[in-house]
Amino acid sequence: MILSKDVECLSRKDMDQLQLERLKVVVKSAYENVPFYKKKFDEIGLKPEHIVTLKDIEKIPFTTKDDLRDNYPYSLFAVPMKKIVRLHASSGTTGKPIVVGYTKNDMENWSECVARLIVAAGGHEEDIAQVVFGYGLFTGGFGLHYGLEKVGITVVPASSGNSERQIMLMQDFGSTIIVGTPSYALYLSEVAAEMGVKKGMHKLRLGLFGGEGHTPEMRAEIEKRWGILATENYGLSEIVGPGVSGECFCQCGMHINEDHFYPEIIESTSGKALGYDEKGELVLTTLTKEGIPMLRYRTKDITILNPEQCKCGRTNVRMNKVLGRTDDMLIIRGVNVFPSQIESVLVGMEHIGPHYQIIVTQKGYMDEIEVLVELIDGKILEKFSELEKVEKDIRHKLKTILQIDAKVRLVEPKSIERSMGKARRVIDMRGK
Ligand code: DLL
Repeated sequence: MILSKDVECLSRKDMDQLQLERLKVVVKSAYENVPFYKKKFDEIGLKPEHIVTLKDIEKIPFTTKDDLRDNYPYSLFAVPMKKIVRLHASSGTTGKPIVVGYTKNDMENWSECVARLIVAAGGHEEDIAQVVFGYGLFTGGFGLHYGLEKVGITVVPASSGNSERQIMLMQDFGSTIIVGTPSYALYLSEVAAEMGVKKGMHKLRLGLFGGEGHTPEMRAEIEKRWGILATENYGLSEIVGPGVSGECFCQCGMHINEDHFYPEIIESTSGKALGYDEKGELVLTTLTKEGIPMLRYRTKDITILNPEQCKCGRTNVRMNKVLGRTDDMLIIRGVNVFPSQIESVLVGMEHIGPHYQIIVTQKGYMDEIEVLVELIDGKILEKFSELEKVEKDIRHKLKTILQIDAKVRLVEPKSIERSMGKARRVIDMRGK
């Protein structure tokens, strides 16, 4: 089913037209109501009326996370505070969070965007969805919650944590959909196994996962463990939270809600615009947001845009799985390494579980990388020859994919920290 066929299946020409009309409005509003944008435009002599075609968007300077931090908490808001009905925030690694505000219309559009991706994945009125994202300033819990309600799905706002209770609720309430991060879904599958809850003993059939990346291998593992179809969705607080894009049941890329968010791909270092099918940093412009319009926001997420019509009938541009972030790309002895590449090697290998951690250190001027990998059966730790064989095998596979030598350390089952939100895969000790 398609929730809003009129926009999700629009011809390219009509979508371009709609985007252009909306772009002009949002640029004008940002220029007139947000001193930050006015200053940036004035510095380069740009006026809202210079935006005549969609391509003209490239004249607008980028906005970055630092701009949000510098304008903490409310200086980027384009409407008076009395029009704001909701605040969310995203915690950065250091210092103050970034704050975003939504008007009533923004809330309506947000729910619509999330509802679309839920329907695209196969969710419907008869479902019962257990939301295991955290509720609070993080956009995951509330974002999905409102979208689910809009579809008419029964929502179980379990929030994250209390994992044994999650499994009990899932069985007693008959949850058919699980909504959370893929790493928490994986952890919950272990908890379920420990409690003796097997596939036929719950009703889950669908997963809506997002907030962090996971490789196709990890997806297959989660699908196998739960016996569900696992779909993925993407978003970020600065733009709206979840609801920027989501996969349909075909699982072949995330459909961008293009009537609300205008996507571009740029070369991260030069800022140069790239075309469809070229890998680069995703840049997003909000086309309808009133509370805090974002013009050309640099997401730091690396992906590829695909304009082909999907098998499901939707015509909107899809984005591939996020390959990594420009800031989580590790440069190890000059070679670019993404944690997702390591994950794709490890998950599904014999004897080892899907939990891992990457530790980066520095010896002199040399970067070293060590991958901690959990064994499924701790008994191997006692058999040196077998241990050595598994280790060698992983090392060899990593070398083939990464082109560098990584150390591998096999560790006891369940010794790597489990995540109930976004997993922390990389521990970078360089310079510490
Ligand atoms: O994670 C919003 C969200 C919540 C999206 C729930 C989907 C589901 P932030 O906490 O601001 O917002 O983090 C945004 O998370 O820039 C990506 O790097 C990463 N991210 C989110 N979804 C995906 C995904 C929410 N499907 C940052 N694949 C983004 C890879 C993702 N990375």
